[in-house]
Amino acid sequence: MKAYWFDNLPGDQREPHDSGRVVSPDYLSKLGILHFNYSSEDDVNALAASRHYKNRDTITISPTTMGAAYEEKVRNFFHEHLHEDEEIRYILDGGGYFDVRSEGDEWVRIKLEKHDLMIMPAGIYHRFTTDTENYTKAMRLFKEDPKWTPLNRGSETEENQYRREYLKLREG
Ligand code: KMT
Ligand code: NI
Repeated sequence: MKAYWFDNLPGDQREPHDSGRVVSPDYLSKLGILHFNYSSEDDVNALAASRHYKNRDTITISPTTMGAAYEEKVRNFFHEHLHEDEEIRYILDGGGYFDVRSEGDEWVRIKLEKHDLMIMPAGIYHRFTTDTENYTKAMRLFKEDPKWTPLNRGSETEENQYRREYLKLREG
């Protein structure tokens, strides 16, 4: 895992876009993001159980598994959105980037590699992209079933209850 400020320069979203300015784990935890590196799935299972996760799936994002739908999938994951529950992402193979919004609404880019695990709080705005290897195999873990849908950022998400609660937590 490596976190840095996104450079906001034009170009393929899958390029690193590294401004050279590092973001500390302390700042990530201020945003409500936690990170672990687990080489054993037993550790993932223990963490999930301790936080009362009930659901999970495994997704392989690559042209090999998705064929012609790949490029569109990659574009869709990169639309800024939030989820109404806390969610875990665990990288089983390959890698990718999660961009999360900072307090000043800037993008922080989080580079995840094999065995990186990230906990994202409910209500945080984020987006995802594969990197130039075009291969991410990830486990997605959910606390509940009904809230998996990404909610794209807009006037409605600004009023969303989980968004408001997230902002309160981040300020407090
Ligand atoms: C998300 O929440 O944006 C995703 O799950 C992206 C795909 S998982 C690597
Ligand atoms: Ni998401």
